[in-house]
Amino acid sequence: MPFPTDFVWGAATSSYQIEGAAHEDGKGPSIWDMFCRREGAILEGQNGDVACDHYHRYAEDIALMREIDLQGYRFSIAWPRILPEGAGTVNDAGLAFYDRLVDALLEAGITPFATLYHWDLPLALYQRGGWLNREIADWFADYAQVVVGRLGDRVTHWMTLNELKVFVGEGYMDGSHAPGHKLPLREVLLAGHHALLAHGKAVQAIRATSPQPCQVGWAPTIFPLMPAEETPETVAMVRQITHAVNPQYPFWSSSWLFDPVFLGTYPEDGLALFGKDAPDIQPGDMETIQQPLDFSGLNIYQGFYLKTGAEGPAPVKPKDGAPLTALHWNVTPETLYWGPKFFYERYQTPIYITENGMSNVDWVALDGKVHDPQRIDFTTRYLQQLQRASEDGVDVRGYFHWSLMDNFEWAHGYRERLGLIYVDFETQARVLKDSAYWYRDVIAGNGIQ
Ligand code: IFM
Repeated sequence: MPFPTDFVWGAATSSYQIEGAAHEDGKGPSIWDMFCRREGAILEGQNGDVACDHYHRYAEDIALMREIDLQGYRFSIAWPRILPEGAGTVNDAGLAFYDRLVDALLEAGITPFATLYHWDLPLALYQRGGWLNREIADWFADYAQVVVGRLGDRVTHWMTLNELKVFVGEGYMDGSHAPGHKLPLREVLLAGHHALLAHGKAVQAIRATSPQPCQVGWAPTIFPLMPAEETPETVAMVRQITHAVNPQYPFWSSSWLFDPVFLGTYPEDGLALFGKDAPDIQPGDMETIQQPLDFSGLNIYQGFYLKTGAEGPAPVKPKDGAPLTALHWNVTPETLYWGPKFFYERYQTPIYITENGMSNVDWVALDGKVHDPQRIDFTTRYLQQLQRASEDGVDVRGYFHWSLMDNFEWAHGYRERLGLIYVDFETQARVLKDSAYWYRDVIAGNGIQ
């Protein structure tokens, strides 16, 4: 049996990327509402004002989920819909939307997996310093308490932050995501530390507020390194580099963020490397950050091979013409083997693959269907590797395809299609792609047969 019988087959989305209704029912503005107005920030000046209009069409979307027998649905909650100013006054209409969504999911027999933060920070909090202000840890915990207080009688699977590395790295270091800053390393690391504190305090708030036993995790992304040849020496070398802080890409090194969460310390090599740029750690910080988690999400799309060269480890350059997605990301199925495996070896925490998928050049064919054989082939290859990890003893509990539906792909706007469901952004018509029907068979067979 490649996967356990209670393995969860799902798909994922996020609030800003699909909901639309950006200024409705009392929702406050987020940093993405602001960033999308910045000239040149987003392809063709697009934005998420309407997106997939899921806020109004969630029932239709859940009917489509049901058609492909989805078992779990990972969505995020828009913080500024709940607290328009980020803190203080609660917007009941915002909570009521998620009430309706959760009720409809449960009615359809689909387990909700809720993420509290998928990048749409309330603008008002950004104006108070955002992730650079240490107070954000308390703002986030208070928000978590409000959400769990309302939905915790029905939602039992919670994630705090989606892809800390990306929203801090791209938002505060390279400026390609909201809020669009290019700050020195010291401030980037500080924002990261505050995000880790926010995660820890939110975990405490979720557990303290939930009226029933619940499962709590987070959803980081990793770019796994893989051995070009599976010799013990190369595997050991790749393992060692995977868990080291890389001086070339310091903030992107997983151990810098994972060690605090799972082991309660920043890694020594990172502290030595960063020196005076390392964040000020106040007494109790590391205990707050290291909250026991029931699972870790892992968002995995692509990775890189390393070989043992004459002068030490060497990256393997992909061959010209090697498979690429429409976003020109490498197709590297073995990331779903080595990523979970190396993670599990070090942190011994159950895993859900909370995102995996590809952008593809999809359109509605003359027969009215959307034929996306590349996505089927891509996902087959990746799932075969995840099965291998599971068979090797890695505790993998679920897989969420990114994405349920085509949506607003951040700075790339609507050009990149990553969904199982095709969305016509002019008419808002939806079409289940071939891959969606194929996924239904995968779900029925609990894996690739
Ligand atoms: O669309 C994003 C998602 O919001 C976060 N993870 C990667 C996806 C594809 O780029």
